Amino acid sequence: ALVTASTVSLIGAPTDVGASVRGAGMGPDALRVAGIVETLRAHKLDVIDRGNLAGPPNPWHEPANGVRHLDEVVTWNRAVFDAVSGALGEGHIPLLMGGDHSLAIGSISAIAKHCRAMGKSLRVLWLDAHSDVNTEAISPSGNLHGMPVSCLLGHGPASLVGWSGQRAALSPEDIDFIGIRSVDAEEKQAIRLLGLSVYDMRHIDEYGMRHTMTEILQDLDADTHLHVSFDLDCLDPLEAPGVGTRVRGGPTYREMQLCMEMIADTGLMGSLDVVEINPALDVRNRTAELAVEFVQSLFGASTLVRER
Ligand code: B3U
Ligand code: MN
Ligand code: MN
Repeated sequence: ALVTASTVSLIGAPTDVGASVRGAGMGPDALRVAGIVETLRAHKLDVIDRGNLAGPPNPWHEPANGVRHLDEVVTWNRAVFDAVSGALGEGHIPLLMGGDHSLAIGSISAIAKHCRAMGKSLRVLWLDAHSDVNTEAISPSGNLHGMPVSCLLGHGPASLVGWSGQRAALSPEDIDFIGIRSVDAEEKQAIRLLGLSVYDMRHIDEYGMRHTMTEILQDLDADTHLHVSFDLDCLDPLEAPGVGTRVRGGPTYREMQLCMEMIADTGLMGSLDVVEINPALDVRNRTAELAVEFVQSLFGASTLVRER
C-alpha cells in the first residue's frame, strides 16, 4: 500500500528544553547528515525541507512547580503547532524532526485539530521505552519530555493543554504504546486509571512483534489518520546508543523493521515525529542513520522488494 499524500514536509525543531540531558537539539541536523531528504526522494516522495524552527535557548534551570522550562517548552511547541498545521493545510505529510519528545504536544495537537476538521479519526502509535504519561504533580524529574501524553489527554500545566480546540487532543483509546519498559511508579497508576493500551516489552516478548502489531492495527479503517510518534530510545540501546535516556531490553533492529513495515502496509500514516536523537551521545551518527532506515520503511521501502 502507498501513503495517501505524496509530499513530505520536514520540520526541524532543534531543542532540548523538555529534557535534562543536553544534546537532542542537534537531532534535526543529524537526520539531514544521515540523508533523510535524499533517502525519501529515492522512494519517489516529494520532500520539502522547511529548515529549522527558531525558539528560545535552553536556560538550564531547575524545575519550578514540578516542571522544567515551561515557558520555553510552550514557545517551541507553539512554533511546532503552527508549522505542522501549515503542512497539513497544504495536504502534506508533516515529519517533525526533534528535538525532545515534549514537542509532540504541538505536533499532535495540530494533527488532532486537523482530523476533527476533516472528519477523520486519529490513532497515535507511541513508540518509546517510556510511557511519557507523567504530570507536574507526579514527575520525578520535572522534565516535560516525560509528560506529553498527559498534556494531550488533557492533564498537565494549563499552558500546554487544550491546543487542539478541545481540552483533550486525544482520548485514551486513541493511543497505543509500543516497546515500553520504563514506567515510573505513579505513571503506572495513571496508565491503569486512564485505561491506556500499553504493549510493553513483556507483551512483545510473549506474543512477538507480528502478533502485537496485528492486534494494534486490526480496527483501522480508511478514515483513520495514523500518527507515529517515534522516540528513538524505544530501540534497544545496543542498536541506538545516541539517546539521552537509554533503557536496555528494547526491540531489536529486525523487530522494529517489522513494526515499521506493518505500519506502512496500512497505507494510513499521515504524520510522523522522530524525536530524542542525541548526537552528543551517539557513535558516528549511527542512531540518526538507523532512524532514516526506519523512516524509509514507514514510507513503504520494503514493498519494493516484496509485492503483496
Ligand atoms: N519517566 C522519566 C524518564 C523519561 C521519560 N521520558 C524520557 N525519560 N525520555 C521522566 O523523567 O519522566
Ligand atoms: Mn518519549
Ligand atoms: Mn523515551
